[in-house]
Formats: sequence, structure tokens, C-alpha cells
Amino acid sequence: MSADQVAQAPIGAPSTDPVTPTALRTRLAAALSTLYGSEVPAYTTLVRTCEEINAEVLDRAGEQAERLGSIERVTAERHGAIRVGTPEEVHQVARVFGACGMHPVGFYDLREATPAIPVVSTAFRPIDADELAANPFRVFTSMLVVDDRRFFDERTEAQLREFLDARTLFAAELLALADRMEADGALPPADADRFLALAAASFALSDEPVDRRWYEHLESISSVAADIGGVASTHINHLTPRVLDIDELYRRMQDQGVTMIDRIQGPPAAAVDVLLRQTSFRALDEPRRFAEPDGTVTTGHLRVRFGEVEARGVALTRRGRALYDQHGVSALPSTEAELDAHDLAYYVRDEDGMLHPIVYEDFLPKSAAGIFASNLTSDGTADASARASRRDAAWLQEALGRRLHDPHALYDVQRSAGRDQGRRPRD
Ligand code: OOG
Ligand code: NI
Repeated sequence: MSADQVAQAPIGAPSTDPVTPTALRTRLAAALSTLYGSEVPAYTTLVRTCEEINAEVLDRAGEQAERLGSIERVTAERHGAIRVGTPEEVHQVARVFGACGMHPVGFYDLREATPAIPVVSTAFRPIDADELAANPFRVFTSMLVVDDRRFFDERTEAQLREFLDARTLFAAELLALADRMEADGALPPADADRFLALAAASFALSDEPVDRRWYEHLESISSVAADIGGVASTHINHLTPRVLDIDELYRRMQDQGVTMIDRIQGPPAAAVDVLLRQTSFRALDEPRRFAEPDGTVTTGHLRVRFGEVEARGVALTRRGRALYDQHGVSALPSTEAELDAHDLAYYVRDEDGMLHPIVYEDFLPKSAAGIFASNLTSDGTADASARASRRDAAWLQEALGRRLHDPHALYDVQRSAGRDQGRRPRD
């Protein structure tokens, strides 16, 4: 199935009503899910297994199962990841996702990880409680740091810049539609269909031949650099569904013959689910065309896409997070009442005195690094003594051309809004 066919498949009855950013986001997540399922067979097994387990947990736990989001939200919930090369590209990504009501949140420096990955990242996601409840689609977006000498010498930097400057990730028509959506807050249905077709196509795997020599040069430095700077387009490299019992999911995928990485990343299972737990499996080799040094085009294989699944818990406050980062989950109290009383996690108390958790909507740099690492062909080469280049949240905000939100500030707002209204965070 092509990206075009997927995005244009009608979802629900045809309508002449203008399409909102919320509806566009929901449809983009669904379109990418259909596309990914048609291309990566194990993804379909993963989604089916998540749905099975979520139905079981709902049966077993009833209302409790929906404290961290309605079953409708959790069933449709996906996160994807893309990687781009230049500030201009990241600026364009912000416009495309901006049209879908997705805003950049958080700054992650994966160059600090082990093994070091030459990227800095943010996540595009909805930021209001209602928008998150409607559809929380988020995309972890990484940008190559081409001038970091620990990875790239002067010559490679220059070649990377030339290659990246010459490519076009997003059609001008797509960007114009995105800007119209952001300006008007709605798009006519035919324009929304067009936006979705173009957006899905921009994130599909390209069949353009890959320059073998250039790709292998970059791969000898970092597979992530090759994945970004060695090909002429970007692609969704994984699309992650959410499950309510990740330990059970892990077992059931193994039983179905899908080899998972050796562990679940993030906090271990605990009395209270906090933050984010994730696990992944490597995708199969996929056939790709290569332009060989002698001018011929051959068919080879690349392994650039993989599968991942996640379980989400309550968001930790700055204090709670500092404790967790230093001492792990065992440093946290084991009841929600204590987490709330010590201001370690975000809860809203309703008028009957019940605590309602605010879901962690972001990512964990250590897990992200683990996800990157488990899917690399090698650790690559980095010269730790060479000059690092400065990249921070302010730098990224400038490149994005729009506000880069701080996750904790958003949870603070969500909590005070909930407290003022005396109701659970997302009714
Ligand atoms: C992104 C890896 C990070 C996660 O869930 O932590 C991520 C990538 O591989 O491009 O998606
Ligand atoms: Ni992920």
C-alpha cells in the first residue's frame, strides 16, 4: 500500500466540515500506523498483542485500568521517531507537526549517552490536557550535530552540509498547507486529505538508491549519522503502541517468536507505575537499492526500522525526578498518597478526596539512548578529546523558530488547572 492510498483511505463518514488540528493529528497517527503495518509485519503482531492485553487488563482491573488515560486514548496512542540533519529541516518539521497541534517539548542531548549518539532531540506532542486526551500522538525528533568534532572531521562536516543542503524532505505544498492550518486553525477537507497524503509520503521509506560509499563512510562513524545524512529523505524509524502491562507483553511477544532486546528500559515494575517503561525488537533487514562506486545499481539490505512498545505511569515532579535519576525507583515512596504529600509526583485531588495521576507524556534520555544503541550496527567511533559543539535548549528553540516547552512547566500548569477545577485531569 502506498503512503497516498493510506492517507486517503476515508476514516469515518465523508464530511464537508473543516478539519481541525486535533482531527488532523488523529488521522496522521492512524495513517502512519496503517502504513507502518503494511511495511513492517511484526508491528501488526505487536499492536494486536497490545490490544489483547489492554482488553484483559480492563476486564481484570475495571475503572482502575483507565486512571492513566481512557481505553480509547490508550488504544489509539502511538509515538514515532524521525531524524533530520539541519536547523532548516527541524524548522520545517515544526511546521508540519504544528499543523497537527503538536508542539516541541523537552531537550535531550544524546551525545552525553553511552554510546554517544551525534544528535540532540525534542519531542513534538500536544500540550493541553484535552488535546492529550483526544489523541496524544508524539514524535521524538532528533537532529544531527554535523560540526561536533568528536564525530565528524572537517571534511566529513563539509560533505554532510553539502549533501543535506541539496535535499528536500518536505514538499513546498505540504509546508504551505501546514502554515495555512496554523494560521486559520482549520483546513477544508480536501486540503486536509492532501496534507495527510504528502505528510505520510514524507515519512515513508524512500526507494531512491543509496550511495554505497558515502553511506558506509558515515556508518563507520555512526549508524545514526548514516541513517540521517546518508539518504535523501527521512522516515519514521519506529511507531510505538502503548500497553497496560509491559511485562506480560514482553513474554507474549517472545512466545510468538519475536526476539525482544534483553530488558525493559526505564524504572522496574513497582507499586506505583512512574514515568515510562519501554522495550523493543529489531526489525528485519529490508531490501534497498544501492548506487555502487562503479556506477551500477544493486539491491542490498538495510536495517533501519524497528519495533518498540511502552507503558506509561505518573509524571514525577522535579524533586521526584531528581531522586529517581540519582537513586532509582526504590528511592520513591510506594504509595500514591506519599508521592503526592511529598510533592514527588503529579496528582490532582478531586472533591471526593480521590487522587488522579497526571500521565508522563515525555521521554527518558537513558531509555532513548538504549533504544538507539540496541538498533545500531556498531557503536561507531568517537574521539572524546575533540571539541564538542554547543547545543542546548536555547539553540534548539532558535532553530525551531517557536517556543520549546519545558515538560515540568507543562505538568505544573496541568496540575494547577486540575486543582482549580477540583476535578480529575482529563474528564
Ligand atoms: C529515537 C529513539 C528514542 C524513545 O522511545 O525513547 C525513542 C530514534 O531511534 O530515533 O523513540
Ligand atoms: Ni521510541
